[in-house]
Amino acid sequence: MEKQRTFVMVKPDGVQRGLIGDIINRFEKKGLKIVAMKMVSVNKELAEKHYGLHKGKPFFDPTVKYITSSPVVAMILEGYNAIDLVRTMMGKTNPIDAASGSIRGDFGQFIGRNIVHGSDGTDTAEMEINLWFKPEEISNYIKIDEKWLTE
Ligand code: IDP
Ligand code: MG
Repeated sequence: MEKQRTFVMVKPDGVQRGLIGDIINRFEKKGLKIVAMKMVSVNKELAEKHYGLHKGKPFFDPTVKYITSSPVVAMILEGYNAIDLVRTMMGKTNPIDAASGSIRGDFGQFIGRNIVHGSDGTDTAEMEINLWFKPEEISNYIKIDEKWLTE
């Protein structure tokens, strides 16, 4: 398996509830490398592009409103199977179904306030990384633990 990059965001409820550090800490401990990170006050245009695949669904407008209601922390994480690793660490979309030990399972109560976002596949990861970050905002560097994370 090649290394992957995935787009991850601490949503407004995660920021407001003081969970930025806890969430980033989990990803760091997992061995995922942070290659880009910034706080963003999301405008409607960016929100609608980000959730474009959900346009027409009943939760589209409320989700755009949610994500633009307060700043988010956006990041790109890198690692082996990073996309699926992050999805597993986040837990199912609805915190009711999210396993205990996952971010949504441990910190969330309600599907419309589910704390984190992570890309769900290679195509969406590429789209979201390009949507949220300019190439010069991404740091390509070697981290000292990398050789200990793989055979
Ligand atoms: P995901 O974030 O786990 O990939 P998606 O199905 O892609 O889940 O939905 C995107 C986001 O839209 C969810 O994380 C959540 O914030 C919101 N959302 C999805 N379904 C519902 C719903 O039924 N009610 C309210 N919000 C929803
Ligand atoms: Mg999704």
